[in-house]
Formats: sequence, structure tokens, C-alpha cells
Amino acid sequence: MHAWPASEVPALPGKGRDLRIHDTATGGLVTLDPGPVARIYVCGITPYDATHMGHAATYNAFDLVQRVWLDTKRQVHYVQNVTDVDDPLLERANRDGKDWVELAEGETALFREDMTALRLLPPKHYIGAVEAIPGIVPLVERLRDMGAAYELEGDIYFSVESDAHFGEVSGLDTAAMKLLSAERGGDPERVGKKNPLDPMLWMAARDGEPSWDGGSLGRGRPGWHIECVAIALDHLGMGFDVQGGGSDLAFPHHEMGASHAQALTGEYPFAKAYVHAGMVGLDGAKMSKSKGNLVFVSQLRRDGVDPAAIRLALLAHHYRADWEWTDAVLAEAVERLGRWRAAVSRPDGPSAEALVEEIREALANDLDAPAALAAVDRWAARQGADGGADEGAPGVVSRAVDALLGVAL
Ligand code: 5CA
Ligand code: ZN
Repeated sequence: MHAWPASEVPALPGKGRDLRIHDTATGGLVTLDPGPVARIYVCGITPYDATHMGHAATYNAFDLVQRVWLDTKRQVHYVQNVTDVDDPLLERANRDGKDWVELAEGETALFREDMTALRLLPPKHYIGAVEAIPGIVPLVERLRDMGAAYELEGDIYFSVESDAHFGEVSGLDTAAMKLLSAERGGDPERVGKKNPLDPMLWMAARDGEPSWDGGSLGRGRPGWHIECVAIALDHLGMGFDVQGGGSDLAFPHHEMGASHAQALTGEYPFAKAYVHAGMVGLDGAKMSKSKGNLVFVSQLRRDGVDPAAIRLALLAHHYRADWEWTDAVLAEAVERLGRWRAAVSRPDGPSAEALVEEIREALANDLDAPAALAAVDRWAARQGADGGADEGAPGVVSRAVDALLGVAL
């Protein structure tokens, strides 16, 4: 699939800091040490509805990861998927009497527009689950042939016991895993499974549902976790730097994905860090397509809201926090954008060197965007007050805010 156009990232004077970030698997901060090419996989959307503020907040977090890396003069190899066939997508298409392919294509196109408007950097490889199927089938066959997967009434399940490290990503106990598995696409109650937590790798064709040639697996479609594993292994390989998504993906999705990959390759770990963004809610509940309590990026854009203000509204919250979208959050961001634009539109201003270092330090410290915004606020407040007449300063601030925060002033 094609991704979306990249906005330019200005180069800044000096050099950025190495990123310290919270890793779900170790439960603490880790200092990442990527090579000259940092590798990141971020789980993409299931395209049955438009991009809401929760999605945007999560993709914003991983955009910051890349901007910190780019500022350390590294290249970034970024991969993202699209879950373009899945139960909720098929159900929504059925409900609305739409063709599932058209629904997926339409929502993916809208997602690209939203990402472009928000200046979120595009992945180098943007891969749909459907186009990945030819690469998924041999992985499932291999897992089955090595005894890490088994058949149940035509479906193929992964045996979680085949990975000695199973459970290490989320750190949850079995009872918690069972609950979450039932809530998030698993089927712990199905009779005949070796372990209730075992996830499906390949689902035999069901009447009225799309299916593909699965070689020795028979016709069917892939399970959710193996899709992301196949795409990540194909484009990044084992031991990539960051696996990212919202906190609802830690279990089962990232847990199972790590185990699939580790069982397949005999190598450890799948990803060096598992990074999870908090959940954005509306009216006291997690914003979700299934609940329908949504604020869409595209709707705000249609209402004339500047995408830079939407981005500032996201940046005003720490990526790991759970927070609520409200009108006041947006109003504050609009006001801040106006203040910053006025400050950088002057011909000179207070020296910006210290500010660039403050933004770098804030982001390197577990992506503390609110601290970065506060630093820019302080610089903007000094404009015209105690002043300073550094001619280059407004330009430096503009470029730093663009390069490190993705906001065009
Ligand atoms: N297609 C799968 C991943 S392979 C999926 O989870 N799709 S999604 O459309 O449901 O979500 C896309 C991303 O947005 C995921 O990282 C998910 O964790 C994140 N996300 C979903 N809802 C929220 C929310 N309310 N707040 C923050 N992030 C969210
Ligand atoms: Zn995924």
C-alpha cells in the first residue's frame, strides 16, 4: 500500500539526546541504543471508521519517538500495518450494507489525509494484512511443523507454551490474561484448545466471509497477531528497537506477537522495547469505534480547526497518561497556537539556544511533551517582556517546534 506524503523535518543546530522511554516489558525506563538506522513497528488501524482523537494521540507519541531519533542524526526505518480484514471490519460492512473492501479502502484513505494534516511522519512500509497473506501462510505452516501450533476443527492455534518468554511483555497473571483475551478478540472459552489463551493463527474459511488460499492450511484468513509479526519480520527482522501501540495492545496483541516471533526464530527478543500510549476517553469512557463515543480528526478539520491546534492538544498530554478529550482541551490548544505564532512572527526575540536544549531534554525524558510545551510557553512569554533582540531566535524556535514537535508555526 502507499503511505502518505512526508512533511519536511528541519535539521537543528547541535545534536539531540538519546531517548529514555518506558518499556512495558521491564516496567521501567530504558535508554534505547538504536544503530544508525533505528527500527520501529507501530500497529496500524483497523479501517472500519474514521481516525479518532485516541488513534491520533497514539500515532503522535510514536511520531515523537522518530523525531527524537532523527534529531540524533539517525535514519528511521518505520513500518506500520493496516488490519484490512478482521471481524469488526466485516461486521461493520455487513451492518451498513457496504462492500468490506470499499469500506477499508475509504477509511484508510481518510486516515492518510488525517495523518498528512497532522504532519505525522509516514512509514517507509505501509502494509495491509491482505497483501501480507502470502508471507503469513509459510510462517503458520512452520509453526505447525515445529509443534508450536495445532489444528482444531480446521482452525490453527498457536500454543503459548511453545515460547519460554510468554507473559513477559505484559507481565499479567493468567486470570487477567483470560479476561483480556475474551475482551480483545480471543476465544478462551472454546472447547478443545490446549490452553485457553492460545490465539488463532489461521481461521478456516467461514460461509459468507472472504478467504484466501492457505496452501497446506486450506482456505481461510490469518489471525490478527501473526499479521503484524509477518510484516515486522519481513521489513525489520528480529530485535528491532520499538514495538508501539496503545495500551490496549499490550495484551494480547503484543504479547502474542512476541511469542509467535520468538517461537518461529528461536531468537529473543522480538522487540527491544514495547511502548504503549494511554487511552483517550470521551465522557468517561475509552474512545472506541465499538462504543461510538468518538471525536474524529476529519470532523474537526471539516469544522475548520487548524490541524496544528489538534496536534498541540495531543501534545499537551503525556503520552502514557489516560486522558479525556474535551472542548476546553481544544480551546486551550487554539489559544496556545495563536500565542506561539504571534511570538515567532516578530523580527527578533530572546535567545532560543537554551529553549532548543530544553525541548530536546523534555522529549528524551520519556517523551515529556507537556514539559516541552511549557518551555516554549516560557520563551513566548518573554517575547516583548524582558525581550532580547536575537535576530535569528524566532526562526530557530519555529524550526525546533516543527522538527521536534511536528507543529508548523
Ligand atoms: N489494527 C489494530 C492493531 S494491529 C488496532 O488496534 N487497530 S485500532 O484501529 O483499533 O487502533 C489503532 C491504534 O490506536 C492502536 O495502537 C490502538 O491501541 C490505538 N487506540 C485505539 N483507541 C484508542 C484510544 N481511545 N486512545 C488511545 N489510543 C487508542
Ligand atoms: Zn498490530
